[in-house]
Amino acid sequence: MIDNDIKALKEIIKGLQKPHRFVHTLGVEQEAYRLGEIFMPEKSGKLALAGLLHDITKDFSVEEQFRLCREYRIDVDKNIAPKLLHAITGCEFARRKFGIEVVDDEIYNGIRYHTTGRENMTLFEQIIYLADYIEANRDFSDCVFLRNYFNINIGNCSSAEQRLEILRSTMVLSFDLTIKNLIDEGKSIDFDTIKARNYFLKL
Ligand code: DGI
Ligand code: FE
Ligand code: FE
Repeated sequence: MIDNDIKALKEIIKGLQKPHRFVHTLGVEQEAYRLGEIFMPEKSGKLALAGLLHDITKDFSVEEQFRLCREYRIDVDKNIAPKLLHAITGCEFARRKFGIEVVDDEIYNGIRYHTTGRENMTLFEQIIYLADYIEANRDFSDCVFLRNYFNINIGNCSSAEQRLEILRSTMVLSFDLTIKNLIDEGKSIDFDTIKARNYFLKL
């Protein structure tokens, strides 16, 4: 995408989000680019774009999210945790708004699995998921802990293999933190979240 198109896209996203969310969105754009430079530099720009799009429907009401699911003919359990809906609607909303040339399958799935993760996540999906967790504006203690864990350890790596191992252990840790919090808050854990943790444990 050319710079002017990115600028226009940013304005559209800004119009759909609350100010604090848009700040987070720009943080994920930057962090996805940074992680891209470490793991897949040929895709840094595309990762930044996926970062911009990842929470596109996050500030829509729960009613609107369910309405979009019906419009898109996506089957969702009526008891689904509301926080999971924006990943399900966001990928489809983004594709319909910007076209399949912009929101190809890689970006689509990056948005779709940015909240729960999933088994067999691609490197692209992992980067969007992690960028969302550790972007610089997040100040929740678990996010700060995970950011420091990743940044300190990645800085001590001297090979691509070591960097991938740090990414793997960071992913496990992220799911551990998320699952512990969900249990503490008495919330349900999505199967994709559990499968993702098990996948990275064994990887
Ligand atoms: O949209 P963001 O706030 O930037 O971040 P996100 O899309 O990762 O959403 C984080 C929220 O989603 C956080 O409150 C925990 C919740 N979440 C993540 N995985 C699960 C989950 N909630 C439930 N109930 N089950 C999950 O497996
Ligand atoms: Fe999100
Ligand atoms: Fe986010």
